[in-house]
Amino acid sequence: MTPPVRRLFFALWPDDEIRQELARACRKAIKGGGGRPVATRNLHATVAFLGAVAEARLADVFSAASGLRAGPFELVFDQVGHWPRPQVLVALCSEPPPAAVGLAGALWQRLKALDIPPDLRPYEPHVTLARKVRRPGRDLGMRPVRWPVTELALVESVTDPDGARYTVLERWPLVGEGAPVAPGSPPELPPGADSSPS
Ligand code: 2AM
Repeated sequence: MTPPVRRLFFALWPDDEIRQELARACRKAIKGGGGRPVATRNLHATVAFLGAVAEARLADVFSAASGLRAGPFELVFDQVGHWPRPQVLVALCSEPPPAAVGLAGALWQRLKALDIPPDLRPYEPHVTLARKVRRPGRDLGMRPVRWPVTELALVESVTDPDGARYTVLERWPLVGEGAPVAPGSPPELPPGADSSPS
C-alpha cells in the first residue's frame, strides 16, 4: 500500500489586513491580466515548496523549521510582475531584504539534509496574484504594501473541486537574536539548468 503523503510548503502567511491590502493595491493589474485571480484568503508568499511528503516525515520537517534561527524583516511589495513560463502575475519587492533570501537559504539547507529536493531557482519573495495569465495588462502599477514578517508557517495544500485549500499546520516566530540569518549559498545548478522563474 502507498504510504500517506501530504502536500506541503513553507510560506509567509499574512494576516487578513495585509491580504486585503495586497488585493486592493493590485486590483487593476489583476483585472487587466485576465487569468484566474488567487482568492484573497489564499494570498501568501511561498518560501519553500516541498511537494508530497510522507506523513512519517512530518516530524522531521517540523524540526527543520524549529532549528532555524532567523530574525524578523519587512517585505515591501511595490511592483507587479508577469512570469511568462508559469503564466502567473506576481507582486514583487523591488528591494528584497537579504534576511528573506537568507531565511529561504537556511531553510533549504536543513531540508536538503532530509533529502527533500531543493528548488533550483534563486529565491525571490513573491505573492502569486493570478494564474493562467498569458499576457499582462498595461497597468502593472501598485501602491506599495508593507508587510512586517514575524513568523514562518508550514502549510498543507489540498486540492478541492473549487480549487486549492490551504491549512496552516504550524507557525514559528522569527525571533533570532542579533543579525538575521545570512543568505545561504544557492543550491548548485546542474549544467544547463535554467535558474530563472520567467
Ligand atoms: P507560488 O504560487 O507562491 O509561486 C502551494 O501550491 C504553493 O506552492 C503555490 O502557491 C506555489 O507557490 C508553490 N508551488 C506549487 N507547485 C510548485 C512547484 N512545482 N514548484 C515550486 N513551487 C510550487
